[in-house]
Amino acid sequence: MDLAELNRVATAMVAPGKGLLAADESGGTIAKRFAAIDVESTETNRRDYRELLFRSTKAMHDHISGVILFDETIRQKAVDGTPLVKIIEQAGAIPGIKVDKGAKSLAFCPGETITEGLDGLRERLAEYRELGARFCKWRAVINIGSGIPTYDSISSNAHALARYAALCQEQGLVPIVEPEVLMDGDHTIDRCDEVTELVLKTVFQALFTARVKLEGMVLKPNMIVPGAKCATQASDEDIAEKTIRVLKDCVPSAVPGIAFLSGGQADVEATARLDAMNKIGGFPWHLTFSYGRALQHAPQVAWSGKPENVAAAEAAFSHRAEMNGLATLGKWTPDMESTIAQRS
Ligand code: 5MM
Repeated sequence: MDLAELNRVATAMVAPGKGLLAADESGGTIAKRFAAIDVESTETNRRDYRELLFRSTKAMHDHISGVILFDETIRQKAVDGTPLVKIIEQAGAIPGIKVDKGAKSLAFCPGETITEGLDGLRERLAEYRELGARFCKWRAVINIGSGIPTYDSISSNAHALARYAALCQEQGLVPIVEPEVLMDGDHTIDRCDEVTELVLKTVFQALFTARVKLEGMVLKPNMIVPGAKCATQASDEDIAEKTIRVLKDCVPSAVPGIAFLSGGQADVEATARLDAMNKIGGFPWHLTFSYGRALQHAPQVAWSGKPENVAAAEAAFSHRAEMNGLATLGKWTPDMESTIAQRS
C-alpha cells in the first residue's frame, strides 16, 4: 500500500469546487429511476444515459472530481467503442466503483439490514483496479424507527465497512466509507443527530481497530435532517450547524474530505445545505458532494430517453454540477439557480 498515493487520490476526490457523481445505481434502482421517466431499463438505454452524463464536458471537466460506477458500467463501451472509463478519465475525473452487494435483512433484527459483499472482495478489487478504478464505495444503511436502530445493526455494519476499507487500501484503492442514516420516517432532527453521532463514532472505532489509514479514505455521510414525514422541518442553517457539530465531534482531522449523500433531499435543498455548511467554515476537512439523485434528477427528466433531448440533459446536469461546485466553496446563492441557467 502506498499511503502517499492513496492520500493524493482522496484529496483529488474532494478538491475545492468539485465533487463526486454517484452513478452506481444497481439494476433495481436504475429501473425505478427510468420507470419514473417512462424509459425501459435495457443495457443500451443505461449505457446511452450514462454516456450522456460522462460526455457532459463542462460538468465533468469543471465540477466533477470522480464518478462512482456500477459493475456493468465499468465494463461498458460508448457507442463509438471507447470504454466509458476512458471517457471519464479524458474529462479529468477519477473512475470509482461500488463494491458492496447490497443491503440484506439482518437476522433477528426486523426492519434492519446488513450490507453484504466481503466474500471474494480482495479478488474483485484487484480486477476493478485493472479496469481503471482508483476508489471504491460501500454503503451501509441504518434505519430509524420504533426501537431501531439496534446496536447489532450499527456494530455489524461498522465492522463490515471497516473490513471493506482495509481491503481497499491493501489493494491500493481509496475507500469511500458510507454509513447512511436514512431520512425515511417521522423522526425529529434531534433523533437523526443522536443516531448519526452513535453511528459515526462506532464506524471510526471499527476503522481504527481494522488499521485503516484515515489519510487515505473519504467519508460519505448523511446530513443531520428531520425524517421526511416529521411534522417539524428545519431550516438549511439549522441543518448545516447541527451537521457540522456532529462531524466535529466524530471525524478525525486526518480524514481529507467528507462527501455528502443527498438521501432523497430535493436537488436545490441539497445544494443550499452544502453551501450553508461551507459558509460556516472552520473545520479541518473539505466538505463536498457525492450526490446521486440530487445531481441526476434534472438531467433524467430532461432526457426522458429521447436522443433529441441529449443537449438539454447535458445542460441540466452541468447546471446542477456547477451549483454544487459553488456550494463546496460557500459561494452559491439562490438567485444563481435562474441567472446561471439562463446564461447557459
Ligand atoms: C446512486 O445511488 C446509489 C444506489 O445504490 P443502490 O442501487 O445500491 O441502492 C447510492 O448508494 C448512492 O451512491 C448514495 O446513496 C448517494 O445517492 P443519493 O441519491 O442519496 O445522493
